[in-house]
Amino acid sequence: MQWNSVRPPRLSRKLGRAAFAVTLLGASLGSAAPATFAQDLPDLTLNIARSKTDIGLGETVDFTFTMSDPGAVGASGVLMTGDIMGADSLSIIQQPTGQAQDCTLSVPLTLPTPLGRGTPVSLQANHLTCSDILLAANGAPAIVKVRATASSTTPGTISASGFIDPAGIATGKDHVDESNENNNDANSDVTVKRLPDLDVDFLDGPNIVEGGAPVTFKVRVLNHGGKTDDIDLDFRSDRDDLNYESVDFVDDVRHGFSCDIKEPVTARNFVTCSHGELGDPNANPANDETVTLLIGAKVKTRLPFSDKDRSVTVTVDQNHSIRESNEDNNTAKHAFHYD
Ligand SMILES: [Ca+2]
Ligand SMILES: [Ca+2]
Ligand SMILES: [Ca+2]
Ligand SMILES: [Ca+2]
Repeated sequence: MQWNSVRPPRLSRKLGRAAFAVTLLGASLGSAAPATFAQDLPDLTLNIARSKTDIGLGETVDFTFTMSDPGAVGASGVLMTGDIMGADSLSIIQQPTGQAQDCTLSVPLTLPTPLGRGTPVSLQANHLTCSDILLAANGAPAIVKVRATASSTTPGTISASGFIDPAGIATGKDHVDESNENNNDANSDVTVKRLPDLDVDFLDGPNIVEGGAPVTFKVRVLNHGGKTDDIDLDFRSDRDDLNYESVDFVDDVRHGFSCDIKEPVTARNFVTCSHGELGDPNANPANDETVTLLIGAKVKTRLPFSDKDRSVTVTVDQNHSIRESNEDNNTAKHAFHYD
């Protein structure tokens, strides 16, 4: 705790705005020592940090309200008020330590004006109040954390705002005179979006194969969630039984996918696709949320005594570069059997 060195340690509240401490560093009148002027006021500040910049429907984000005093002296009896709008539910997950009172969430007292017929009135406890906060000059901040849960159905924005030592409703004036009255408010927004959910399945493929025969696998990629791009796809044999030769798209509708047949020197070949784009079936009536690939291959001759039961696996977003509401439906397997 660092107090102003020219005055005895004390807390400042309702100090006169022109309160300056003047100290002569010399020992006696008439000495040539220079005078030091110290502005003997606190400086309350508020910062709001968010744990994420955007979240999916139904997910949570934490807002950290940090109250500090980087001023010359400490302050007591400080009020901080905040509002968190647009969340489905809120809870305080961390209270400031060493304070006389906990912060609270309450239903705001002010109602929308004019309050006419059909005016929606939220009774959600989205108003944050921290009363009687004690802050030492350049000391530990007072920190309160609020967890907000997004709507599970509606994309939008969750907005947090706050004011430390706000202007009083009755007086129209703040309570603590500060060296800087212009750094007392803060706000932070988080976007709530519908996350994509890529899914993949086999629409068709051979059940029985024989060496030398051509085969085609029909694979559909779907998006159940929000629009997304840069979709990757990987298609490969689980054993050494197919030589991939072609990749086509049903109705030549590619949705940005571009595919390659990779021919590694030391491993069997496989198909890889990238740059796919799929829309949101909930939002876009253009039905751009699916793409169907036709993957052609030639069956290799089965080695004597090797297993007759084989399979191929397709995986979408195999590099996990797209955050989805469901990451467990991105792979499908198709089994086939040598005659
Ligand atoms: Ca301030
Ligand atoms: Ca003030
Ligand atoms: Ca998925
Ligand atoms: Ca993913």
